Amino acid sequence: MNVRIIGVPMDLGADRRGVDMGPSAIRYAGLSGTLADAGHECVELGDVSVPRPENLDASESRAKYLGEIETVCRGLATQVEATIDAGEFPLVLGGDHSIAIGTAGGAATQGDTGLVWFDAHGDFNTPETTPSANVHGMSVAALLGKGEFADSDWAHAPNIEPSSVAMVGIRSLDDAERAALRDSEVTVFTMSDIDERGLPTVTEEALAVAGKADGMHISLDMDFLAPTEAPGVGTPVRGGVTYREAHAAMEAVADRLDSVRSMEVVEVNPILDSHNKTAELAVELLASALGKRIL
Ligand code: 5AB
Ligand code: MN
Ligand code: MN
Ligand code: MN
Repeated sequence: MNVRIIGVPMDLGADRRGVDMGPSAIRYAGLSGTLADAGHECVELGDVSVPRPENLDASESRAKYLGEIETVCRGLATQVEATIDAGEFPLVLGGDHSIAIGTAGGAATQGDTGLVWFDAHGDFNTPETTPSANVHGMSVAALLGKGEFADSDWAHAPNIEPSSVAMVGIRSLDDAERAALRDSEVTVFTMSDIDERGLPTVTEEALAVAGKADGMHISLDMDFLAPTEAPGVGTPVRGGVTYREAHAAMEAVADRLDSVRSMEVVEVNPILDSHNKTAELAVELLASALGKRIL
């Protein structure tokens, strides 16, 4: 496969500064070499430009830096679209999870699109329900045009139907977010589902949900994993998936790679990490998702 690597050093969607260094940390962890070993041609497109929060004012907002995030996501969506149009595979490195609005939006320019969201969180808040005003907790709601995003011409992706969205690994929801998810057609596989039915079954079902669409986008928030495995994330939640379960989930993605249009890994925060462990794990998981096998 021809893979184009796109970095998005975004931290405007999250409170914990440092996630803007994620793309560098993932590259230093050996991403392009690892993907080359797995048989892929990699082209490094460098980083999308992101404004510095020092120069901005987010006070009083219910969706902090939304205007700046829009600009970045529009640019990112254009690059993702151009990459797919060229017959290549966009691999996007975050940055906080607000960038998914751009990545998935770009993938959805190609038509009916499913979404698999590996995350501890539902990212289903809106400016009306958010407890933090951080846009990284709103990405799925934005893509589905919930609340204030209904009329948005950049965030709402009409080609993504809620019935083609599946979340895996969920264990932290805000009250209004939980109610909105229950009311929606989004399929949510919580950690309890994984405990009861096992990660392979749950991941297969999630991929089947998203696979009903013509193509899918895979979004991997590193807080999907237990913080013991991935300490370098801004909003860790105990009780996530293990190292082996995460690999198994990505290997299941690889089995469906023909229908995967794009992928991203987000929320790696080198300041909170321990010796780049989380970035190295991100590289391993991306390699598994793109088909690397032990034997
Ligand atoms: B992440 C929280 N629900 O909205 C909020 O890491 C956390 O992209 C959001 O999944 C976590 O602020 C966003 C409390
Ligand atoms: Mn997330
Ligand atoms: Mn998360
Ligand atoms: Mn919609």
